[in-house]
Amino acid sequence: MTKKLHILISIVLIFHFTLKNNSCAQTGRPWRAPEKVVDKLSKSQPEFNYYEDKVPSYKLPDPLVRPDGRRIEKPEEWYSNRRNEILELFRENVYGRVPATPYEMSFDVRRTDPKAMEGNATFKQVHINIKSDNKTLVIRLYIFIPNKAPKPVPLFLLINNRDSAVADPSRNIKNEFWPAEEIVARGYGTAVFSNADIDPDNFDNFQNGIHGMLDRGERLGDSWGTISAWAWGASRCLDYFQTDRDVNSSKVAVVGHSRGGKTALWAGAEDTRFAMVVANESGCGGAALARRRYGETVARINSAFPHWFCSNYKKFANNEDAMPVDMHMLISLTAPRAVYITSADEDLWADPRGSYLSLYHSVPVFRLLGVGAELPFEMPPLNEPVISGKLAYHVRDGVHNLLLKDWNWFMDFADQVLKLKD
Ligand code: GTR
Repeated sequence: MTKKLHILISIVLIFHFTLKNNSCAQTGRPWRAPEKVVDKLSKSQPEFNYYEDKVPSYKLPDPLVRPDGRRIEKPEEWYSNRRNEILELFRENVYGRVPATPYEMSFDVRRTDPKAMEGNATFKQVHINIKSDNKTLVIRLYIFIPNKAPKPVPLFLLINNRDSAVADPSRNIKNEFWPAEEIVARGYGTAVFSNADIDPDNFDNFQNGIHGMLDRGERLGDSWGTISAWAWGASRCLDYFQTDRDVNSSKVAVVGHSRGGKTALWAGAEDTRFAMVVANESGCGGAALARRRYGETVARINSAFPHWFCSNYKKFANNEDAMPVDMHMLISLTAPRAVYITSADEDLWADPRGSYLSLYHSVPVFRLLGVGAELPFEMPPLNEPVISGKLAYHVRDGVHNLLLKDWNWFMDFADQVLKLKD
């Protein structure tokens, strides 16, 4: 009798622990900043905050409340008023306004190779020529179209803010930053351009690049900065895709890492033709909530990179609560299209928690516009993407970078949101 009871108790216990362990393995714990990294960064950069409990309390502006206090209740009100109001606030206070200077644009398909990537892809090299006032600027666009996939294909457009070799169109040098072979193997087209073709990434008082061509007269507080110029360049690539029969221009995802991630968000806000925005570790001036003042701050980004934003943005250095927007409102400008925000475990400079919260606080706008999305307040565990409706987020292990692991998750998400039938 006692022996039988023992056996029974053992079976119950084994069953109980197996279940418990399984459930732990499946759900994991919500991500938290690794203590070791927090301590290390706090020591090496004591002027920046990396402690969650030292984040100041703040109140976010509500994307669904108009300046007169009225609440937006219907999608039509968002589309006819509120969206534009928020877009204007970002133009005025953060990224600046694209000048109205006229220009001419032409596309020159310089080279086509139908047997690229060992016959798996067709390669195209396109020059986008922008002309104004006897000056010409060339955006070099490199495209791979999967040969086996049905045309037109959905496509990932990468804003390349790294050394041009990482996006080597000859594919002699391969880099996870742009894993073109892997993207093609999954049935997507992919294209890349260098942000420097549009505007070199250095402060020269806006003399070079597209600024040197289109800017007229004195610079104003809301004159466009370099991020706005790069985002404008991404839209010119989309103009080209609209002429290319191999590309489904209504299914283009714009992807950027870090400063490129900030650019991707702004490109998606300014240009609703982008079907999906991927902002990888975009941080301050990208997805991260400015009011949290965690890691990089508005003061620091403006002093280190005075050319990225419009000069009005400088008013919010150490004065974040005065901003009429915060970055959840930038993400809400993507709605009801798809958006993927990411962070990396050791990249606390870009504030993973603040980036996730930004996405979280944009959810009411997506829901108003009919996107069934729900995100938990707690973050997903490390290396476990959370996808809800048209929203996705992950924290990858490791440092600040764009890797194949990130891309694979972007493509899993795109399989759900871009590969749907028109
Ligand atoms: C850093 C900058 C970040 C981020 C990064 C990058 O130095 O502080 O905002 O943009 O550069 O682009 O890699």
